[in-house]
Amino acid sequence: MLLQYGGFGGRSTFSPPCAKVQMALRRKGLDYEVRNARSPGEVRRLNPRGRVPVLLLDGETVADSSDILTVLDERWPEPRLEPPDPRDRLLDRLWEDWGDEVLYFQGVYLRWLVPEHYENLRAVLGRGLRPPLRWLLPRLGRSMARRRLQGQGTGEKPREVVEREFQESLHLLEGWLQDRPFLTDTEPRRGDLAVCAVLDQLALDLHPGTAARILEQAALCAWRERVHALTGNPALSDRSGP
Ligand SMILES: N[C@@H](CCC(=O)N[C@@H](CS)C(=O)NCC(=O)O)C(=O)O
Repeated sequence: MLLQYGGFGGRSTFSPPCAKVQMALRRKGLDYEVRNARSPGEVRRLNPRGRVPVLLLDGETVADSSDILTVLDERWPEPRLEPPDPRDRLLDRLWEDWGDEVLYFQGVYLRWLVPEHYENLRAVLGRGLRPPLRWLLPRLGRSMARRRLQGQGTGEKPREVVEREFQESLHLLEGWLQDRPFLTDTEPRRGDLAVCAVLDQLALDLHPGTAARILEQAALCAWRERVHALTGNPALSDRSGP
């Protein structure tokens, strides 16, 4: 069972690390059940760090998307999420960390701290909820995001700087993917899932300007399609999947 934040607006999840784990489970052809956490307290009961995703596997609790991918590779070695070549393994881990720790925070900023994007998100998150939850839930999400961004550092930067850095991230990826099928190898690895899961969320029309900048990058779009063909795209719906 996968505990995540999700189930809003017909999407499986709005959380890149949760989507990354779903992509890994689908890549391995594993059946899984998703439980959408209803409160931070529910998450904390399973993971004292208070973060999702959390995977429950035969009574064992594994938190953190990277640790979950490691456990999946140990339990179900094929297809491997980690490349066999040691140099590729290092590069793949660098991509994964960049996706999880750099691109992810650019995305959190663009989604929650850019007012017009937050308004769109607020409407989706509040849909179907009654007051005061309709009002409280998006605010809680934004204050959690703000706290995280400030602790991590991206939250200290002005909007223009984060937008420029995100654009640079896209250009770097577009250049890198010109002559490669995947980020490090001939099949999607951990880094592909981490980076793709962030971009999938940002390509949603909740943030039209950010989505347009992603969709302008031809090599990047072709790569996302190659990844999705093997993992599905949990940002689009509960149903997507290979
Ligand atoms: N590095 C962690 C990040 C997990 C994470 O930050 N999850 C967010 C949802 S996208 C969360 O649970 N946030 C709750 C909070 O910050 O209190 C991973 O890859 O699993």
